[in-house]
Amino acid sequence: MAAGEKKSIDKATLKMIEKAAIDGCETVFDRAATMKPCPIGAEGSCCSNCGMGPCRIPLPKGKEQTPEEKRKRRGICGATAETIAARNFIRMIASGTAAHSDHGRGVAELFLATAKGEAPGYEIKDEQKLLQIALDWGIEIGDRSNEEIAVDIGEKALAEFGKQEGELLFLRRAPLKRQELWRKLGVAPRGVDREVVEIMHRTHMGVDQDYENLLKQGTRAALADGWGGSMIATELQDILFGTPAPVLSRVNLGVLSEDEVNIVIHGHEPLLSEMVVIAAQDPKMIELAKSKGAKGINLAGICCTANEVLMRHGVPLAGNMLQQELAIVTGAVEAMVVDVQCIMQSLPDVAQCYHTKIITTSPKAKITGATHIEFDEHNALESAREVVKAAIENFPNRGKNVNIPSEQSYLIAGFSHETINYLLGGLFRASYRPLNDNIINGKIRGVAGVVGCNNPRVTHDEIHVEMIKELIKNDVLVLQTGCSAMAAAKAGLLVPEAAAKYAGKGLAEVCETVGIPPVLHMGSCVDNSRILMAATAMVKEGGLGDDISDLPVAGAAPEWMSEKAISIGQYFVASGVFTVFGVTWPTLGSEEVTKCLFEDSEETYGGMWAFEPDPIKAAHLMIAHIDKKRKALGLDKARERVLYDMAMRRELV
Ligand code: XCC
Ligand code: SF4
Repeated sequence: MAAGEKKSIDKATLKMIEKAAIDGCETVFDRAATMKPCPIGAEGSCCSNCGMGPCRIPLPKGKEQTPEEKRKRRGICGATAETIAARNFIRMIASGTAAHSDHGRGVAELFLATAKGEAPGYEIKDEQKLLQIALDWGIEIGDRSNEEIAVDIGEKALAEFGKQEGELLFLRRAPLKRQELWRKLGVAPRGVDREVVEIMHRTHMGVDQDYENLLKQGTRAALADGWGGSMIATELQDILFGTPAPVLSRVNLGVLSEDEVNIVIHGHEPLLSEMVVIAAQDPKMIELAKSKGAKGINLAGICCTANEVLMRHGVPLAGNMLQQELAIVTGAVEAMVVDVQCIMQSLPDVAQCYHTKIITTSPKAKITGATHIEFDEHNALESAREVVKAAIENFPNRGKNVNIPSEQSYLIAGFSHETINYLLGGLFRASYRPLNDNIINGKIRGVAGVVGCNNPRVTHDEIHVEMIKELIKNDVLVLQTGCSAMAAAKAGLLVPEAAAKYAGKGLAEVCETVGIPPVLHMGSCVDNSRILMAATAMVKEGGLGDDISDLPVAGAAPEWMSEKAISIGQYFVASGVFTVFGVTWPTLGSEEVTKCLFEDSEETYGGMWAFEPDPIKAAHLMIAHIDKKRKALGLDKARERVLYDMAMRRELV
């Protein structure tokens, strides 16, 4: 973003950026203005994989490379621009897969401990899902207790990470044609950890130096994320904490309270925060808060931990990734409790300007200057109480410079794949039939997943919101996760009323009939696995082809920044989905690698990447892809009929 350009479209964010400046407190927005991205690193042309380098081989700008120049674009070890770009790209996938999957592993460990009765406070909440997974994984049900079944599931789930041979169990959930394709191409993942390790091995100096072969391993690891680590995280969390159902809540910094103890939970893993929700409702804790002069305890979330507790408990969202420091800048946060991922190291510095306590809880994620209260899953409620108590005791230290912006919006969240099923088909004949029918009759043109992060290189939230408005205006139903969902929620797109206001006629009609918003919040980033399941359900329902790549669907992460987003994008592409990213694209330093991802992928997987920073243009790339798929399915005629039905014709004259 050039200097002087708008930092955010969100008023609360702008107000707090201003307050931070007055309070003499530096934020990510200041740092982004002074730190220019390295142009060579940005295009994937810098390698630091060994001590002979780092080697920087920028793509000559504004002219064709001569064959001689091309030959000379090599690292000291001889690695070509293609090898370097592909290695960098799949190392991003390795990191993203590792992050989602280590989260999944943590859930599996807690799940097993719960099943064995070693994690007091946790229980099996969704029996139906427990039994479903037992069926999926060939685990005996008979007259065994839920706990006995859960021990088997927990052990099988944990074994998925270290499995050396065979295939990940959840791959069998994919459409048959897709599974066969993965097998044929040799990208069906074995154990999650194995695929990540193999990327690290193959990208070491002097190993795999064929960019196509490197990208193939990237795909295998990404699939191990989406259909492995992430899906395990989502499914086992649902069993432990409940499968989300529609819930009304609020979003933005205005959810912080003037006269209560504000505790902000931030990160990704809901294991501890589930208990914080319980501890914060404990009458003893509320009493303690009152004794310190507060009216009560107010819980709010940032990033995907927020999405998790929003989906299951309706805990309000304080904001998305770029608002984490700004929540502290309000001066009203007693404690920010963090677990893992997307947590800025600057938080303790920002907190120094105020009274906020930054509490780290994971042995995997400590921050210098923060207080560490380690989460003990065998004594989780005690850990949670300790955290809540630390916040309460900090309330009297609240300073004078408190200013909570008034902005907050309502939203409805909790659209798990199962909920969509129920809402559309009814409890007794839950199905995706009505969705498929409305796609076939053209009222709904297609479905788009709009997900991912914030990135201060672009105007905060703007790219998400503009893209989503354009999509729903064109009758594309939008599914969301992550920080993107919060951007749309702040803009008022996650309420049923948004259908009449922003959606095209066909989509609005369907939304009004079913009573859903035109933009559905499906959860955190590991919950992108819910979108995979929804897409698979659409295929299995029939009438829209026999693979995900036949569906009129598309995906986007218009403000991405995380390596996790690259992994997510790659598993969507390899599952057959056209996926467009904004902001920047990390392989532009190699035309061959970029072409392989943007064009050849379509041939191989039926899905491909695109890069388009302009949200309206990107939305139209998605719509064009959706229309292409409609045409291939023979549905283009149906849509024309709907566009000019009698009622509309009358309106036209
Ligand atoms: Fe992080 Fe999940 Fe990205 Fe938001 S969307 S910035 S990854 S919190 Ni996942
Ligand atoms: Fe340079 Fe090769 Fe070492 Fe990378 S691996 S830093 S390209 S010498």
